[in-house]
Amino acid sequence: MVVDVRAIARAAPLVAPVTRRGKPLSVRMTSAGALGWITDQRGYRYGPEHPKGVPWPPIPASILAVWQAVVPDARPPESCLVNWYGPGARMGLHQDRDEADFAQPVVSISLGDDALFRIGNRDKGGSTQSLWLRSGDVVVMAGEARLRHHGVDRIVPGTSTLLDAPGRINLTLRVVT
Ligand SMILES: O=C(O)CCC(=O)C(=O)O
Ligand SMILES: [Mn+2]
Repeated sequence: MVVDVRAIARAAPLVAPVTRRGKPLSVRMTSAGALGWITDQRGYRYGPEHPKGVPWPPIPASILAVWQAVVPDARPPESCLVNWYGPGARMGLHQDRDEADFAQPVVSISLGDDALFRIGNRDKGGSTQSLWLRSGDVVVMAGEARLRHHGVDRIVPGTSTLLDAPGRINLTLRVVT
């Protein structure tokens, strides 16, 4: 799967995203599939092309197989977001809510270093729970959990030997339309 992710990043290089206000995010991103996730000063959205103007590469079979195994009744995923977390990277609490059909699950795969994942509630605020995501772990956000706030507080560099440098790859698969 890592070999396949490297091929995605060759066809559609990792982008250092910035928020609408021009603030850089610590995670670097690219995508595979019909629709990729774009974060730039025009906002957040799904789009059919990498910022350099090429279509996103197809989602590799090795990644589709995980979706098939864990959510066999769902529609096929249209988007595979590749998040690259270097040693200091994190992702703030957010909901995944830019998809049209919340009855479809979100599946995320962790590769490389351990990450401290936090999950809260559908509404903002309230208590949260933290759990470690380790290389090979798969999270399914479906049903009641589909719209819960979640994020990554930190990774622990050097906890996995899977990748040749410290860091973490997260693959997030979604049905968009
Ligand atoms: O890195 C993770 O485990 C979560 C990623 C995530 O929530 C997202 O890309 O929307
Ligand atoms: Mn998310």
